[in-house]
Amino acid sequence: MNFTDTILDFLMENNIKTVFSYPGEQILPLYNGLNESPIKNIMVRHEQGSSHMADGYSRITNYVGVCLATAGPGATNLMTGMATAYKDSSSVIAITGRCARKYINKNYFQEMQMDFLNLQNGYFVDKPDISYFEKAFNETINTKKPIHINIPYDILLNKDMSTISKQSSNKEEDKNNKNNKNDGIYILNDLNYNTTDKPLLLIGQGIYGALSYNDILKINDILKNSHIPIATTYPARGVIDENNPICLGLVGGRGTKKANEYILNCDIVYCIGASLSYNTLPPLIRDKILPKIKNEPLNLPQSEICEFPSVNINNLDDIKLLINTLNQKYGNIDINNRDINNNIDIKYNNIKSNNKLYGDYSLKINEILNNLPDDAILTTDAGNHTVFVSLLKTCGAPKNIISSHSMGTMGFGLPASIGVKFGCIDYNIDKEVVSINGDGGFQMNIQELATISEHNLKILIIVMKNNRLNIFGDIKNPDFNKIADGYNIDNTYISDINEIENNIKYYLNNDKPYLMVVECENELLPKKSFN
Ligand SMILES: Cc1ncc(C[n+]2csc(CCOP(=O)(O)OP(=O)(O)O)c2C)c(N)n1
Ligand SMILES: [Mg+2]
Repeated sequence: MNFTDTILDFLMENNIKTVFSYPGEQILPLYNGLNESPIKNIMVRHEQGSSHMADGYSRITNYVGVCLATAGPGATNLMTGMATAYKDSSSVIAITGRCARKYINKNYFQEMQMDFLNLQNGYFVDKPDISYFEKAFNETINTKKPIHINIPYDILLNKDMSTISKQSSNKEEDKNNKNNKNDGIYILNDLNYNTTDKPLLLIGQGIYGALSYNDILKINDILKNSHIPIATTYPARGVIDENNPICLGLVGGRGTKKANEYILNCDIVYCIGASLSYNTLPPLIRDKILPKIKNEPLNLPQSEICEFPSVNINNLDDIKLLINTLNQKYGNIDINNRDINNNIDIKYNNIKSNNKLYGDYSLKINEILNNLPDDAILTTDAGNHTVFVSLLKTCGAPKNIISSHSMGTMGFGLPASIGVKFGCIDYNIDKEVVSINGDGGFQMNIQELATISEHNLKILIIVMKNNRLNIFGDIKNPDFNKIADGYNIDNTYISDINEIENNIKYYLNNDKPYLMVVECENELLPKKSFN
């Protein structure tokens, strides 16, 4: 038994079923140990892929995603994924190796400082003490931010476990468990409200709190009884079915007309678990909205920069209590008198309100969405397709769209879909996983097609081929179909919109990955709200 075994035991005790990793000298004992353990050790083809996979895994399961890499170049390759997880508040643990302690700061092979991965926090494991892992796990769960753990080679192999005091680590656990299970939500009875007020409930992904995916699906049943109209941030889309008239849809620059009009005209905004980023409150309306925001129901800090979405929700009863209390305060007012303009179609609003016909690109995206199951989990990358998917999709379920919202990372979508797929497998989430990409971003982590192929992951991989990096210029593309052939992934090339339906049916009826290259014309995006 050495420290590597202790780490493996810890991961298993903490229900880690899958790790996304790439080997190297300084992390090899742990990497090899993983391969011999019951944990699935998924070898990626580039460490960036592993960090996006861990992120995708965390987003769908609402639990911790773990990635692992060696020192130096392995660690630097994790950086974009860690930053993406940080910006979107995703629970990721990155474990990296390091040379033996006696070589640190001695210009040893691959040796360099590794603090750059400590975006939220990081631990340098200077003794074989598992409490570093306990702290890191509690922190990533409580803050929903990625945490880095850096372990020197000699510590991994350390057989002297005398420094680990089980008693002290138990105490730590108790303490952290208490922190985890906080008091839940509470409502201030002296809320300064007026029954003539026009309230809005603005919901962000913090509402997912510590809930399992299955419980997250049930939030809709509670929210649909709300007497107060609901708008959401992008990561919370689908937490209430967007087909429900009480849901005004997404707020912000790419938000719906309905939600944006309402947030401007309402008197008070009850904010649940939204970080109030500039995506949600763009500069032009920010100062008009901020004074209306009330965080009291969840006792959130009210500040200009609210970095941490609330994770105060421990179970569905917490959300029920919140809705019931707000309903009691506002319940006797007919929601229809609250000026919700039901004639505004929340779908397509930007495009339609411009009276603009769809172009080839968005028509094809629309056709794809219309042929997929409504509850499919879509991952998108960064580019025009991201916006078209967002504008054209009506989210009926939470996590319908998983995207790099705050970082806008090209190269996120394909590996994220792999993490999502493994999350679905591990947690019995029976949903189709679809990765929609631009032809630029797709190439940034194209090597992960090998990971998909190796594990025969049923993912529909779509590449929107417009030979264009949106406003930034043209791109010459390789033959994506030949590349898919090389990875032994079944594939097709689609130029006619009418071929989309049958190809999606073919994918749905099979049990293997399928790559569709969809030729499309470049199309300018509709104007943003509040430009
Ligand atoms: C890693 C990274 N590099 C650069 C950018 C800037 N950028 C944003 S979108 C985009 C073009 C995306 O083109 P493509 O992937 O083909 O998608 P499309 O717009 O055609 O849908 C670029 C270069 C970025 N967001 N991320
Ligand atoms: Mg493109």
